[in-house]
Amino acid sequence: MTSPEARFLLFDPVGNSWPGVRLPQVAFSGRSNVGKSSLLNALTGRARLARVSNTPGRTRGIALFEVMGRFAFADLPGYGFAKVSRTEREAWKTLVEGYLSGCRRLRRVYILVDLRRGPEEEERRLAEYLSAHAVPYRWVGTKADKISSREMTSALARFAGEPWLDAGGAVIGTSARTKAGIDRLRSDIRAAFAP
Ligand SMILES: Nc1nc2c(ncn2[C@@H]2O[C@H](COP(=O)(O)OP(=O)(O)OP(=O)(O)O)[C@@H](O)[C@H]2O)c(=O)[nH]1
Ligand SMILES: [Mg+2]
Repeated sequence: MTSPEARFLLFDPVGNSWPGVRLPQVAFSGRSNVGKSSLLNALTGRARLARVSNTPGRTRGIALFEVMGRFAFADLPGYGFAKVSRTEREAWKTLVEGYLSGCRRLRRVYILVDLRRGPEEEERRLAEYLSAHAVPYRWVGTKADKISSREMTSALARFAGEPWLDAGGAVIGTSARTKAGIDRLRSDIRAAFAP
């Protein structure tokens, strides 16, 4: 897939408009600031498609983008931001779980993990939640440009023993900055939409 044609569809802060989208979808989830929006921009080759923030915890709703007129990408709101109230956390949970468990057109979820951090409790919980709801998922490492190739080996090793759904799956290391791994991720996404 070369840079696919993409356009903004909708931003849904409460969970009442995503059900109207009839396209098959893949979603991008991960802690706040992990690089979800940047990755979407890199995948679509459009620098300002999804909003990239310098303030963690800014994206408060589900953003949907139409790709090649046939699919949709969902930019899910980030988690793990310390300074949110309990009410906000509950709202996040209701919105995200409603989408993950309720979207019949969702083909796969990419769990984004900063390669410098590796998967933590929240990521494991998300993987378990997806398994329980029979939603396929894959791990994607972000910000590969921030680490050396030697550090990359140990970063990838941190995923060993994490739960997998797809046999033969592997962490896809990416960088929105250098575009490393972007083509590989595109192929993986294309496979998710294969009939
Ligand atoms: N060096 C480097 N920085 C990146 C990369 N991807 C994202 N960033 C930076 O990380 C910060 C957060 O990126 P976003 O794409 O907004 O992250 P997000 O996961 O969408 O964040 P929220 O929407 O707040 O949950 C920004 O300052 C980006 O420029 C990358 O591959 N390399
Ligand atoms: Mg974002």
